[in-house]
Formats: sequence, C-alpha cells, structure tokens
Amino acid sequence: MAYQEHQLTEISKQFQIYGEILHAETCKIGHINETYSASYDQGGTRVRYIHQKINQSVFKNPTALMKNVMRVTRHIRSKLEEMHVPDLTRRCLTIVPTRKGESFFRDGSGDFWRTFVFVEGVQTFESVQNPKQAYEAGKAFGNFQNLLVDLPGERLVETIPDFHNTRKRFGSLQKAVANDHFNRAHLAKKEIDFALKHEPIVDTLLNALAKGKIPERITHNDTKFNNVMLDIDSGKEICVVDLDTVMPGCALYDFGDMVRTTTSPTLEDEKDLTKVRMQMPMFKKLAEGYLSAAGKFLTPAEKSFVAFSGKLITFTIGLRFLTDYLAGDTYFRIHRPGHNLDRCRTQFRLVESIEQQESAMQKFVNQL
Ligand code: GN1
Ligand code: MG
Repeated sequence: MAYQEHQLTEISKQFQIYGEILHAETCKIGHINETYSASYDQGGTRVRYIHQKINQSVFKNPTALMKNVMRVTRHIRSKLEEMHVPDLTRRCLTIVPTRKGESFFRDGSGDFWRTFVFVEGVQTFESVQNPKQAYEAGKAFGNFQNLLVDLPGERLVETIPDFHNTRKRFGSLQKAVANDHFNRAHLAKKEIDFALKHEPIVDTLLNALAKGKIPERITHNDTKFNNVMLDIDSGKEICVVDLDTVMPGCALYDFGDMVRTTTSPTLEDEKDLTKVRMQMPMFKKLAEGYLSAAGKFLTPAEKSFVAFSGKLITFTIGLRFLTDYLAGDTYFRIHRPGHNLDRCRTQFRLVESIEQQESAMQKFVNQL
C-alpha cells in the first residue's frame, strides 16, 4: 500500500465521517487513481468509506473535475429521488464532504483526496461471466446516459481534452514510433503495422460529429465492465462508478468501450490471444441492455454506428497501450515488464474478431 494506515487516518479526519478508523486497505482497481477502502466504528456499527487520491498527472484540473462530479451525482440523485427509487446511496455515488464543506481535501503535499460512501452488497468483475451480466452492464450505462440527458447548466468541463479523439491518439502513436525513446519499436513491429494499417477508421466518428450527423452528449467515457456495480444477491446493476471522465462526448464511445470490456471472456491483458474473441451472445445481451435505456434518446444515425464503435474504441485503447509502451510506461500503471504491449495485443486481437463479425453485430442492432 502506497499510503500507510496512519497517513490515511490523517486524511480521513478531514472528512465528515463520524467514527474511529479500524482498518484501511488498497483497492486494486483501475490503472490511474489510488483507491482505498476504510472501515470505521460508528457508534458500534462498522461502516465503510472509499478514499481516493486523484492522479494529477492525468487529471490536470481536479477542482473542475470535482465540480463536474458533484453536478452529475446531485442531478442523478435528485432524479432518482423524484422517481421514488429506493436505496439511493447505493444507486448513485455519494461524495462525503470535508469538514469545511468541500468536495475534496488538498493535503500538505498538494494531493487531492475525496471520499465516497462505500456501496455495500455489490461486486465487480474484471471479465464478464455470462450474458446476463453483459445485459446489466449495457443497461447500467444506458441508464446513466439517460439520466444525464437533461443536466441543466453550462457544458461540463472536459477533464481530459480529446480523450477519445482517435485521430489525436493515432498521431501520438506515430510520434512515439518516430521517437522510439526506449528502443522498443522493434519489439512491437507487428502491432505498429496493425495500427498504421487501420488509419482509415480513425476519422469516421470524428467526421460524423463535426458534420452534426451525430450529437455531442454527456457521457461516462470509461465504461469498463469493472466500473459496473452488480448486486451480490440478484446480479442486477446497482450503479456505475469512476466518474472522473464524465464530460461532453459521444454516446457511441461509451458503447464501444462496453463492447471492448464485456464481449470477450478474457481479461484486458490476456496473454493467450487464442482465447480473445468477441462473443455474439454477450454482444446481443449488451446491446439489448444498453438500448433498453438508451433507445429512448439515441438517433438512427447513432444506432447505425453501434457495431463500428466497438471496433473503434477497442482499437483506440489499443493505440493508447501501444503508445504508452513505446513511451516508457508513464500513463497506465503496469504490473510487469511488457504489460502495456500485452494489453495492446489483446485489444488488437479483439479488433480482428469484431471485424469478422461486424456486419452481423450491426444487423442484430438494426432490428432491436
Ligand atoms: C484507464 O483507470 P481505469 O482502469 O478506470 C483509462 C481508460 C482506459 C482504461 C483501460 C482516465 O481506466 O481510458 O480505457 O484504463 N482511464 C483514463 O483499462 O485514462
Ligand atoms: Mg477510470
């Protein structure tokens, strides 16, 4: 654990938590932020909270980010309240304010910390176990987008500008190949060739957005399957987490990342590429779940790119892993040498699998 328990104790005292800290541990999820769960004794009952340190080399403006998160969570909460949805603190993340009433605490070394109510009785999975889970994931993010369709006020801040801009990601890869600062390009020749060969798909959605064929929406932008909390008892979706990249985006990017993370039986860094594949039964349930909620607002033009978006986002995340590998692994946390290259290979294999089934996938969506 990067932070020791006593350091977390100091952090936790800054927040409106009433109780004594009992125990804290690292949550090994995500490649970016540092996350801890901590339990407290609150008047004889054990309660848990999440403490998280925001990665400032990735999120340059944590204050604006937290403003986004507050607006989004408040809006969702008040809509759920209006709909008389029970169990509110499980259905939407709840920020615990600091003792000064702020949404984050800045410590002596300039780090930004925030605290969430721990959602109990849920579990997350790194890879999908069955089509029902894929359905629930699609529904969870579809609902999330749907609840934000009418967020009032100014445009949300782009916490990471051009986050899913495939053209820019492609440009970064070209630069990393040209620089080859770590002399790794020769180890990733096949992957680099694969990436360059796919340049023709890079601009499709960007052009559609620029021409107004598809709209900008408020989207989650990190719709990994492990960001969906599923109820332990019923297996139903309870809420989605990881709201740092909720910002203006394209609904299809969200769907694409769901395809990337829910349709293969493998983990994101699976080394045995023969196991990596887009499974049609998973895709069908994912699309059904997503459209059960997002079908209310998606336009026919958006719907026509649904299968393509899976290929595009899987490709884009693959580009990012490859770029980070070539540039010395500075962005995504790695757990072994060559980790980002392994992750890239898995993505590109999945792109191939989607390519083989793309027209069948779209055909299925068209009749939903
Ligand atoms: C990062 O940290 P995590 O796992 O939630 C990344 C996503 C990638 C993902 C790949 C802010 O998400 O864009 O798709 O890794 N988040 C950021 O696993 O870059
Ligand atoms: Mg994330």
